[in-house]
Amino acid sequence: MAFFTDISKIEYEGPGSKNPLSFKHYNADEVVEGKTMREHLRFSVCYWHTFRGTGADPFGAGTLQRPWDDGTESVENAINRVRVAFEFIEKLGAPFYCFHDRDVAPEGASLAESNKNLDAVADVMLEEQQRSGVQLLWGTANLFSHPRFMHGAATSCNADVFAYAAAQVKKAMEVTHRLGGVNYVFWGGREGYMNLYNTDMKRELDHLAKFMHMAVDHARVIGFTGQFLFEPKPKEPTKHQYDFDAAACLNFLRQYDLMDHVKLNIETNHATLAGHTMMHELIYSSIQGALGSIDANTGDLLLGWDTDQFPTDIYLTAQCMLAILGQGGLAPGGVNFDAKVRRESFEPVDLFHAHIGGMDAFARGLKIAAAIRADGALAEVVKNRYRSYDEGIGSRIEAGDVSFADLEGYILEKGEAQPNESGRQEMLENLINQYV
Ligand code: XLS
Ligand code: NI
Ligand code: NI
Repeated sequence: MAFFTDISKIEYEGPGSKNPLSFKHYNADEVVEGKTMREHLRFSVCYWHTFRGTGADPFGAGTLQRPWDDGTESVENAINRVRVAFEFIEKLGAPFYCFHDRDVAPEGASLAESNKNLDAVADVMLEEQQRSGVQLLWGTANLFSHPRFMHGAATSCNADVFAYAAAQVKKAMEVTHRLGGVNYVFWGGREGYMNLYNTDMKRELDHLAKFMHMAVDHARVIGFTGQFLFEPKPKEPTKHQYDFDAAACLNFLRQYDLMDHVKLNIETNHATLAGHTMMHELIYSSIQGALGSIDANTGDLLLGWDTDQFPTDIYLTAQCMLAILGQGGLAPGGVNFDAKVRRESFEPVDLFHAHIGGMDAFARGLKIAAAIRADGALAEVVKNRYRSYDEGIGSRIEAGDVSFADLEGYILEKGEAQPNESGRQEMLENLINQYV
């Protein structure tokens, strides 16, 4: 049975189209820098916001109309929702989706019952994947909604909660593996603290590392070869999340010898909450070989929380794609819309508008970034800016064959270090505007 009967498959109609239910820029088969847009962008629909979001906020109840949902926490309702979700993803033409265990199937009265519910729903997810060709980008476990996780999961002060979380992740990994998932994500949930007076930070971080090593070990046991991803977020729900930003995550992964197993899933709104731009977080991870995937959304800079809006800003998407093309792509990662429609956008069709806008914004970003790269002027300025390291004293510094004493001698003889290059910021901003 179809639910979106009045909406047909979303097609590329080009920039001139006036049809809001069409792509103006995302043309899946169009080749850019030697790959199709589908291959570059690897779009993914997220199950939690798009199929479990209600529009509730701290001041009011849900507003979103989801006529297919009977409002119960039954397995039957969950299965029905899977059918609707796949119809949506297929009509949209997104190649991937991702989920948390508790988004797709109801939590039972015991772990055994929760696992049974998840298996029953996963059977239908697999069937729908095979029918539609939609694939799983990543799975993850919800280790933050249930009251047992009030102090966190792997960083809880309660060892039984650690054990519960481990059991839950074990199952979520197995289901992800069964569904052919190509990544598995850890987002800290409540892995952080509200107050340092009651917190043993060293012990909590040690426990989180133990937890992630156990996940790596379990992947080996079950033959899961997908990429593990750690998702930075500075705050919310805790005052301070341990996965604060890319730098904190990478320091943690290095300290605990996890760099070979885990990359980062960078989310725009989390970057800005941490006081960074998305481009900063992407480049910072990328230069360390750790940029694995992105949660594509945007925040509202006038609001200080994670508003998870759909991305429509072309500068933002062009910057993302400059960083992504710069490292030769994201695969096996992708561009996951960890984003939700506003509670005022309460009709089902708004889900289409939101995703179409995000996909078109990224397609434009891709084309703009590719044009900037083809032009070469930006790269040339950067290369030229550092040319003093390409020869003479600079190349000796980079090669590591001079000491402080050598450099002192060099400058005593030379006299002054003259500025060699204008930053050209305004010229470069103008250059980017030529392509946007
Ligand atoms: C929440 C996170 C979450 C992760 C998956 O802020 O973005 O949605 O992506 O657990
Ligand atoms: Ni996210
Ligand atoms: Ni977010």
